[in-house]
Amino acid sequence: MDTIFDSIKDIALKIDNAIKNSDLGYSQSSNSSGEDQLKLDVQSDLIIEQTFKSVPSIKAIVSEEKEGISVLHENGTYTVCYDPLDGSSLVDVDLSVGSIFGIYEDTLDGDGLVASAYVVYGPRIELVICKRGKKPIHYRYMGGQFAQIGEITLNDKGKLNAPGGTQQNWTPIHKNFIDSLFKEGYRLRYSGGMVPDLHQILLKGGGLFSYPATSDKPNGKLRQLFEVLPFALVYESAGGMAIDDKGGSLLSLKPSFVHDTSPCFFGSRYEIEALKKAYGV
Ligand code: AFP
Repeated sequence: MDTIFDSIKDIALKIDNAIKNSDLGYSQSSNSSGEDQLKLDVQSDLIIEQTFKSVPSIKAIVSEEKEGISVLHENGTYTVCYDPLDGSSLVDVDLSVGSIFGIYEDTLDGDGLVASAYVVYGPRIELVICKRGKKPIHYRYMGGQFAQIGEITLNDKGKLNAPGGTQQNWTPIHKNFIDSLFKEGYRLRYSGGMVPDLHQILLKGGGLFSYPATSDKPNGKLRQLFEVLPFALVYESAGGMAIDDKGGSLLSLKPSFVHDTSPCFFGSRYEIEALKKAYGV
């Protein structure tokens, strides 16, 4: 497994270089969800695939940018599901973006998720690695290497509120709940990139990130295998909670197909318990 994390460090440097130096235009193609692909999305996807090809423990890969499962090494152990460049629509305005990796063994669901990692491309390159049963570890690239900063632990209650989705499409229950957090003094922190938004909540002690079911996206927007499950493992391992809108742990999710989505809520214990009460779940 450590070979996979070493290759993710390598990938992080290559994608960071591509973000800083490559063409920001659109490619001729769209991804499996019908979204137009930036050349950078395609390039990042290629960087990851090429790098993982030399890691024998990786049996297969599933990319947010592609349709199905690609087998790399028949005798490998893990399937890595990844979003090569999440939030790529923010690159042209120079906001932070990220890569997300879920490492699965046996089954592509919450039970099969054995580790996850994400990279933040911001003013610095940051990396968080989380092995199941252990605290997430935070690294920062400095002096030519990824230096370990420390373990991540969420406080029981935070101050930040990151509410995703278009407000006019929220349910009244969700809108009332988000308003109630602001009335309690929570501060709005939402860039539109889930990697930096969730990373900020983790490092600033806590709060809530939500992407609910909306009238236009009844099953939420964020994809289970590449976005929701990897971050659910990080939040739960940091002492927080990660649930869907029925109150169940996101780690119990069993995607029906590789690009399946789910409403999702990640946060400290206080905010998630308050959300459960508001939703009556
Ligand atoms: P893009 O990759 O299309 O920029 O989408 C980013 C994202 O998947 C996730 O990173 C954000 O949290 C979420 O979408 C933002 O969606 P809303 O703009 O609907 O809140």
